[in-house]
Amino acid sequence: MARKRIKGVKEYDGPAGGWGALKAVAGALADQHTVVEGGRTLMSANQPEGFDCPGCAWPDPKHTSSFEFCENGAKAVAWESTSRRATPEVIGAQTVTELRTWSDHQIEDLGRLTHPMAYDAASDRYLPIGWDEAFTQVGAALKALSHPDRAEFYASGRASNEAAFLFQILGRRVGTNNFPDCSNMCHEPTSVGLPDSIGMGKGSVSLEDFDHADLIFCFGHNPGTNHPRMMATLREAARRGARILAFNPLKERALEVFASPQDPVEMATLSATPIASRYYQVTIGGDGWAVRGIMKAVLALDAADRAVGGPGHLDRDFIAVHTEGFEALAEGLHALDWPRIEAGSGLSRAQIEEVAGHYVEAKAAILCYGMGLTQHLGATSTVQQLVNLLLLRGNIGRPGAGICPLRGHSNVQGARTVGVAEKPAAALLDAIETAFGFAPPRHHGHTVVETIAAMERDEVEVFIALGGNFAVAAPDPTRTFAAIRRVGLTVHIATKLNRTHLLHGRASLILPCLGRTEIDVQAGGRQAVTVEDSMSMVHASRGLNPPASEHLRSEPAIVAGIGHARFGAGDVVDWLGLVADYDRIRERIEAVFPTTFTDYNARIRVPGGFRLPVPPADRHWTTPSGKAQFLVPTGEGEGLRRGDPEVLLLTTVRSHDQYNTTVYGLNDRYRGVFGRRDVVFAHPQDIAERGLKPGDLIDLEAAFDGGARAVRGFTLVDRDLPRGCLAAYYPEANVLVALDDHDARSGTPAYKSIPVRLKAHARA
Ligand SMILES: Nc1nc2c(c(=O)[nH]1)N[C@H]1C(S)=C(S)[C@@H](COP(=O)(O)OP(=O)(O)OC[C@H]3O[C@@H](n4cnc5c(=O)[nH]c(N)nc54)[C@H](O)[C@@H]3O)O[C@H]1N2
Ligand SMILES: Nc1nc2c(c(=O)[nH]1)N[C@H]1C(S)=C(S)[C@@H](COP(=O)(O)OP(=O)(O)OC[C@H]3O[C@@H](n4cnc5c(=O)[nH]c(N)nc54)[C@H](O)[C@@H]3O)O[C@H]1N2
Ligand SMILES: [Mo]
Repeated sequence: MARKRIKGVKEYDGPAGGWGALKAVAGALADQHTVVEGGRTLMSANQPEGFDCPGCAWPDPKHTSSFEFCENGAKAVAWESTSRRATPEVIGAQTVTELRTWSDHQIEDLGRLTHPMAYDAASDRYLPIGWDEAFTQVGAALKALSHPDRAEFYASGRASNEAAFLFQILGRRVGTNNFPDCSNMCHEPTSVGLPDSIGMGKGSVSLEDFDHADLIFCFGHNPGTNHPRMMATLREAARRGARILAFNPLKERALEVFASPQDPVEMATLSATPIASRYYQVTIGGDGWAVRGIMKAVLALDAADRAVGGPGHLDRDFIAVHTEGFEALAEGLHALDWPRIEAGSGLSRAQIEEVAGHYVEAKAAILCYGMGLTQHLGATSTVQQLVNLLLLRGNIGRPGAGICPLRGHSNVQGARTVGVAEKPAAALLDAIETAFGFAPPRHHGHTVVETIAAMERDEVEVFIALGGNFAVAAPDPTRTFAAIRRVGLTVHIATKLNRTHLLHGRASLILPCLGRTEIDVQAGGRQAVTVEDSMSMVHASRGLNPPASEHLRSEPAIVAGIGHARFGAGDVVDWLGLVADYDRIRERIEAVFPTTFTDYNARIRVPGGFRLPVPPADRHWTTPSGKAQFLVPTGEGEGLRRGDPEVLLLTTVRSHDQYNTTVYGLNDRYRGVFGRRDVVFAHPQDIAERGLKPGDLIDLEAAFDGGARAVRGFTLVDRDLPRGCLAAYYPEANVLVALDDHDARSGTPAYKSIPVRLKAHARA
């Protein structure tokens, strides 16, 4: 067995979950020397009186009284409630230049930030600074802008509704819509694609729908690692006989078999529940073709059934009453030939027809998808094809049916809902103007990729980040790292030190904030914040732990502090008054969004919170024509290999031991990788054809820029994935992603279909 020889790589053949998950939690708590309350902290995650788990955006269970065990939620909590402290002494023990040579893991593992700090060029160190001085400096830089659009307001999706709302008010008060957002790198094809299809840029299902579905599609997401609490839902569905069809180039263990840590019988008997009834190893970027094939096969089954006097398999009443565009779509599908579909999807016609057969048998179907679908050229169109498939059989807006994008950060959807948007609707700007009495700018602002381009042109004077690790999450570090260094002032509101903070501008500030798990006291007393999950449920979140340092401030307080420093006490926005009591912020949110957040303050006091209006769930389509739209696919994203058989497509994935750019540890248990991340998975024949063997050291070069962008010295691991496909870890492989390779309509980088060449390692 060649595999045995590769250091740190073996086959994982147990189920996902199980005792391994419990052991991992104990390890996470011990490793971070989590404060004594660690256990209690975990037990209060997602409880009515507790805090919202920062791990993911999967909704809370209906029975909110039982603690739902989640390994990776526990790791996220442990990482935040660590007893390690990145004090000014700890950080200042070495120069920033030295710190930049550390690994991402080492940098964050210094622990929680404790003091505001400013970069000191003379000593090349971050030195402590007072809050007032820090705010004054940011206020002055915002006052001195040569144009409001020379400020950028980046947001990561952990910030609460209250913080995110104030942040976008701050940006618009400054006079810009420059809100690059982590969503630009994540579910933007959903935010851009779904409104054209169904009138709303988010999912239509609720958690209850999963109890009624008899078919669940899982396209391009890895729930055992990234949405572990979803496994309980999938397991229940599988046990009651619902079919689960997985589409993924990689065989992800949790989608195959899962042992539930909540289930004492499964744990004690080491038994497990098979999850996916069928696993389709679609080629990288081939999902749009697969879905077109399924629709074509559904139309054929429908015609065959009608030919023998049956009712057919389309929901014709639904299509007639609720939709437009069916004929154009059907015509295009008839014209497609099978060899094209097979080549594009990497699946056989027989496999695709099998899926169509299951689909027409199902009374109610839910379609879930994640980053495997959105991070490609043409992803917006692919998202719209998913909707087409559902519309064919009326699978939106009835129990057990609908579309379910798995959002990333725990409040990324909420931030969008409360107005963090670089292309704001006119109605939003009108409402802000009425509620606050200032005129927000009307022209569009920058996405993440556009922000980096503006930095390169020296057009960014102030960059403020509400969380996140902008430069490391973004594509093409060669350009991005250099670009952010050109900024006049970078300001980071953060819990932990990361590489982006070390890529300081001419001036740089780090402003340390409270995390979700911590008690937040303002002038008006102890505060709760609110968040929105993947299924439009909004609820309160209250921290329980004492703050990591007495100098920390809450995110809303920091944003307000900047606003106050810039605009003064008499401003139309009462910055300091608003943060004294977050009920006042929520009142302002309700004033701007009266129908979405009706009775906001009253309704978040009900345990479990409330659901925002989801018009498609009631078959109410807020599109211009008032109907759901079948939209024909657009071809963007085809021909990535440019006909060159040497070119392979690389996808980048998260390991089981990371949260985006935060690397907790070096294991990826379910994929059988231990103690390392410098590996690339490839098909045995693709390896052999290049005269290579598993375990060889290799280089990956971006296919079409003459080897300028490359990762070198990675180890080759043979895996069961489609021919011509490779996989490696994010963010190590980001260097291969060209800044220009992004979905034209959403701006989302093509992190999951990178054309590369695989070569034996050339020693320098
Ligand atoms: N523990 C943990 N939880 C997280 C995160 C984390 O990093 N760690 N991140 C959070 C965030 S911000 C997000 S956005 C989500 C991400 O959650 P996911 O969407 O699950 O994220 P990924 O690991 O990027 O990859 C998803 C899957 O897509 C598959 N894939 C790759 N390319 C293709 C393709 O072309 N087609 C198909 N069909 N599949 C493909 C990969 O094999 C992988 O199984 O999770 C959130 N939750
Ligand atoms: N190659 C490749 N690149 C990708 C992806 C991919 O799949 N492949 N995925 C993309 C996706 S889906 C996303 S969402 C982005 C993620 O992009 P970001 O959201 O920018 O990145 P994170 O790694 O989540 O940010 C981690 C940092 O957030 C800060 N932080 C943590 N908790 C808090 C908090 O409560 N408050 C504040 N203020 N700060 C906090 C800490 O300082 C930590 O270092 O990356 C994208 N990049
Ligand atoms: Mo994400």
